[in-house]
Amino acid sequence: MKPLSQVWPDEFAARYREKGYWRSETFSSFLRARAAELPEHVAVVGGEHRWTFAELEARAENIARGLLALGLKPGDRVVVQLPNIAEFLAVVFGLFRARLIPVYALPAHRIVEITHFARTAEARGYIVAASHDGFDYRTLAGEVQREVPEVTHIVVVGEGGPFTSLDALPTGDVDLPPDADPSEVAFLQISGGSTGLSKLIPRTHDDYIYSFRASAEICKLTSESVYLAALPVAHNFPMSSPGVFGALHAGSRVVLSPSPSPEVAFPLIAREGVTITGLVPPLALLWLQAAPATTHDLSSLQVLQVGGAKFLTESARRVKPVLGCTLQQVFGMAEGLVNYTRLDDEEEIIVSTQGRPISEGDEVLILDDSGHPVPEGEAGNLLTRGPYTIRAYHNNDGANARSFTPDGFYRTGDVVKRTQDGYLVVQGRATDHINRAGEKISAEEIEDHLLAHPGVFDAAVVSLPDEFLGERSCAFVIPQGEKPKAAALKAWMRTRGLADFKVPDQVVFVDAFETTAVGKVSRKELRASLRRRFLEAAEAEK
Ligand code: AMP
Ligand code: DBH
Repeated sequence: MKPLSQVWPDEFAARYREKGYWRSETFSSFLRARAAELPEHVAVVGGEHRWTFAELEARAENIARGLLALGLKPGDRVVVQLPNIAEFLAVVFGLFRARLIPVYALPAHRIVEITHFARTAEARGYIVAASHDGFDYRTLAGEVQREVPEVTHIVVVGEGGPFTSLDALPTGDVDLPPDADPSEVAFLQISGGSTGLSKLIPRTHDDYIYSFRASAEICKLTSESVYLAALPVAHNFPMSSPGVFGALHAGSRVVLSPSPSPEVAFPLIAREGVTITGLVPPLALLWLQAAPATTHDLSSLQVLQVGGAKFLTESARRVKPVLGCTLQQVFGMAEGLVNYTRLDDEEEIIVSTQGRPISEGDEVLILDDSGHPVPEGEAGNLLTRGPYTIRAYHNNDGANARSFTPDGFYRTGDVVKRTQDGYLVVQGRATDHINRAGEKISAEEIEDHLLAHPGVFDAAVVSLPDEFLGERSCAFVIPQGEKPKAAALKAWMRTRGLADFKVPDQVVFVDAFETTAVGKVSRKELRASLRRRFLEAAEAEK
């Protein structure tokens, strides 16, 4: 098994400790501390469950013992694919307690993504919900096990069918291992996959706990706060910015919403007195539309965070008047760096920037394409390094060579400007992915799938501006033989075992792709020129 590591050079690690960013806490040690300080405080509300900190810790311990009794060994990686249910937290704290390594998959992921995670992480376990949103994950688990037989242990939250149910884990007399070393990798997070398949992001206890502890401070969370996880909780934003972990670290209550829709989330806000939640821009627009007519009392909500994709200033301006709460823009990435507007910032900063970094330890460079700093206030490529930004992906030399500079800066792929006060304004990006309502889709990955269709000679996938999604995906396809229908091509993509959000929103057939006199243009230039010509043609038709 490839060892997991995330290593900062010694002088950096020493400085991050000395500055008090890294405090040698682990997931298990902080939960134990909260359970001791606030044993009766309700920590987690999800579905029918209301668990106190003491109950959450006890459940995590039982799960830890059960998973080890089942045959998993400390250090084994376990793909976790659970929706927003209370068990998500019991399971991941259980994994941490057993020194097992969660690999976080989203509920939308399907066979292609899960087998990729399982193979790349060399996972031995896979934990799913029986079903969610009309999809049976036990069927998927069976397929995963057939394709990756090394995944020997499947555990199901709910009715297990052919697999072990979480409630029926063995209760053998197993010793739990000592706590992890805080500089060890605690879990693998998933990158949005800007080029090709998602990369695995090893995060340590030290670095990740710093990011959400500091985030909880920025968001002024206390034991009186109530955080609503509306987005899928495996995503880095609701997980850590400050997310469910930041909330629990601060002794706040976490409420898990099975769906981010106003119909489901609004009654929960009213019932639980939710004080803070986070959304992607399209959902924020839906909430703004639904709030004026709702009969549910939303007055407990103090902060609405919006991030994952650019929230336009004109929409941002409506948050305070319509919802009566403070907007916080959040610009982050699973690789590390997270920026926030601060709660007491002037309204103009809140509505027109994507915030500033969490930490004084965050180093930010804004460089032109030849690697020189741009003049202050101008747009350039964002690079960053700091106490919670990774130095390497797991087992991916190619991506590591592309994504990190020799002195350890992460190339985010984002193009930003910095204001005089140090706030970042996202202008766009240098990489060819589609940010569809906060879900990042790699153009390359989708092109590869399209090329497998017999009626496709060549394909280029680009993002187009979309009023609701922010960006939608459009596949330009050169057909061969019998030209497929756009709807048929999309339907075929749905059978490929990919997350549904990756199916192109639009398919446009073209006769040929432009080449220059010198020969082939790069895929990047090709995508840019297809996008430009399509938008010009659409404009001309208006
Ligand atoms: P991921 O790789 O899935 O973790 O996605 C991180 C990327 O999402 C960032 O590098 C940005 O491109 C994008 N992103 C996140 N938050 C924002 C935001 N508030 N505004 C614009 N882009 C964002
Ligand atoms: O989009 C993201 O990945 C993201 C957005 C906001 C993120 O990882 C985060 C905050 O931590």
